[in-house]
Amino acid sequence: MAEEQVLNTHNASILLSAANKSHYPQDDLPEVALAGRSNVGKSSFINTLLDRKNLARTSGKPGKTQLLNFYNIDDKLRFVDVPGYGYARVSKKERAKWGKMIEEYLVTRDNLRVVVSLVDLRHAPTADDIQMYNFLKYYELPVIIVATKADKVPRGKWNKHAAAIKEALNFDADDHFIVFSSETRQGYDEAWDTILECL
Ligand SMILES: Nc1nc2c(ncn2[C@@H]2O[C@H](COP(=O)(O)OP(=O)(O)O)[C@@H](O)[C@H]2O)c(=O)[nH]1
Ligand SMILES: [Mg+2]
Repeated sequence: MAEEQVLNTHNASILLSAANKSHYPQDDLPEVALAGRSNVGKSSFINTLLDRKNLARTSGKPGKTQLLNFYNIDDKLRFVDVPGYGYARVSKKERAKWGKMIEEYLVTRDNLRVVVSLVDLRHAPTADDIQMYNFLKYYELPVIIVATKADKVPRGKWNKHAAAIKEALNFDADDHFIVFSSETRQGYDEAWDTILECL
């Protein structure tokens, strides 16, 4: 579906925050989950795709968002912002709680159509990035890797950085890979086209 015709992406709002299954919305709308380590640019990605400055709060305080945040997009689909991983200052107990919450959502949620997994185009994936990707592959979830902060990498080096990330992830050619920037909106059309294709 062409998003301009079918989906009003400006008609978006936060629906609810959930800690577990009993709080999830009870309907059949398709959901797109967004995952990535803290500070990778997840909230900025959501704001960019929804043409909003501050719907998903971008913060200098990584690790603050501890719940699954469900965004309603034009009553047709939802983005689900999954709390960022790899934040050093959370306790072991918090980490375990976080893991359970995310696993419960990703493994059991029938509404889930695709996971957008964000990485930083500048750097090799972290151990957490690789673990997340392996987890998604293990559960056979369709994945879109969004390599963000592309504005910080010279355009001539994008391919080299993308290749290094794919290599480290053991990237599955059936998945999608998008070079993105919330600063320049590089990848905006491709991101929407790919997401809608996966619904
Ligand atoms: N240059 C640049 N900075 C970005 C980009 N995306 C996010 N940021 C910055 O990275 C920081 C973390 O972004 P945020 O969206 O809050 O990350 P989150 O923790 O994954 O939700 C903020 O200072 C953003 O302004 C991008 O595409 N380019
Ligand atoms: Mg965030």
